[in-house]
Amino acid sequence: MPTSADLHRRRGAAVARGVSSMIPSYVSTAAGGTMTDVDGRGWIDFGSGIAVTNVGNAAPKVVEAVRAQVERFTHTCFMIAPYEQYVAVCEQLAELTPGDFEKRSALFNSGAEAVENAVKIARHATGRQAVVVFDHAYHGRTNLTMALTAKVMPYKHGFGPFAGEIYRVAMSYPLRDGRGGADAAAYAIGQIEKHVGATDVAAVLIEPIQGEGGFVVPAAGFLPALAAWSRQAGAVFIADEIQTGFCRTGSWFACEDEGVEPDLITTAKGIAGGLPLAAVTGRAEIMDAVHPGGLGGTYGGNPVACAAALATIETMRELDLAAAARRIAEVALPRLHALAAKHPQIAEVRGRGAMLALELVRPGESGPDGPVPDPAATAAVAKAAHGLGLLLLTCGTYGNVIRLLPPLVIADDELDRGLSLLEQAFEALTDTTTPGAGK
Ligand code: PLZ
Repeated sequence: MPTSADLHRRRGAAVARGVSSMIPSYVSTAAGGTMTDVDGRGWIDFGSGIAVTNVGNAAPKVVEAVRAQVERFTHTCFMIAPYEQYVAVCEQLAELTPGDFEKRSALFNSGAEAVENAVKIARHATGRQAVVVFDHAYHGRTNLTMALTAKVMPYKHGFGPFAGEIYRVAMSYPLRDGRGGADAAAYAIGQIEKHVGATDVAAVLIEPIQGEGGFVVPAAGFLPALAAWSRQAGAVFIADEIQTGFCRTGSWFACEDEGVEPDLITTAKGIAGGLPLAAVTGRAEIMDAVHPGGLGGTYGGNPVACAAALATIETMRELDLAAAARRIAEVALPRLHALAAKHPQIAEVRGRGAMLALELVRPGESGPDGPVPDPAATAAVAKAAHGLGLLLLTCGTYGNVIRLLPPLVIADDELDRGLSLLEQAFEALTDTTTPGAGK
């Protein structure tokens, strides 16, 4: 078998530089909460392939369902010859997503595609064009979703021009705006009313807890206030639950924690245990505003991906993975708080369920956005963790957030070992003495 070094050399001559990888190790196998690389090195997985393998890698039921489906048929195109699995996934989505009302779903391949379609549907249903998004938002890498995404580097730099009629307003970010949820919502709504106009808004699109933007948890009351404003203004309230969904935050969907019932909800990632599948689910009258043939795509709701989704959902129900996510928080949070007490660079420990984060700053320093971010320290901790065999991801507009996204099926001893490695990785901070390095 080729080594990681061999593969890395081959990659350099064949794979586009724009597609980069966090670690230079190549995967051989992966399971519940672990991964093994081709060099035989073991890893603890605190990333789940960016919140995808919530049921673990190669989860037994998913493997079995995929194998059975592949043997029956691999593709017919739902727009040509439909099949039960697609319908069954839409039924599950109607049941699992918040809101006790008539719903419809449409299936796609990636999160970005789901977000694009949610915007298409909202515009069609309202006859309006403006889409409101938030500071630090991440919604994808296609042209429309780049426009919806806040962070320029690496996602948008040099890729314009971007789609129009996108308006960005302030996100509730308690560490940095110091506002309660109601105040932060009033501020954002004021921006919308002044700069967009309530009657022109087709959709308000928000991640209930921001993902790539830094695991930003809005202050309580922010989401419900925006949802209420949207309803009043006749705008479609869209929750992007692509990263937060499917038990990640300790509920099936993060909106539930604040009793918010979005008009539309986008899902992907955790939905199918690692196979590419995404969905837009929402109020029947909004979804069905679109004419027949107006939505679709060759592979959307591919039967193998749908079979994987049905097995994934069954696994989540059987193992009660929402409860597992809450248990992960119970184990991890005390240790993360202890770590924060030891390292003044950790300005905040936040998150919900198995979506947890540490935000790193330069102790005692304050800038225009509040505490001064420390991306250099963040990168140093992540690098040290990788050296120790812990797959640890970072995020944030300022690149200064360490995020924990373990598979929800992670074994107690793996979680414990992962947290110990994280604690050890923080020892690297004592070695970062160059202020501002890496900026
Ligand atoms: N909406 C909330 O988190 C994907 C992307 C990583 P796709 N996040 C990880 C990267 O660098 O590309 C995401 C998300 C939210 C939309 C998306 C987009 O989902 O399946 O990557 O298209």
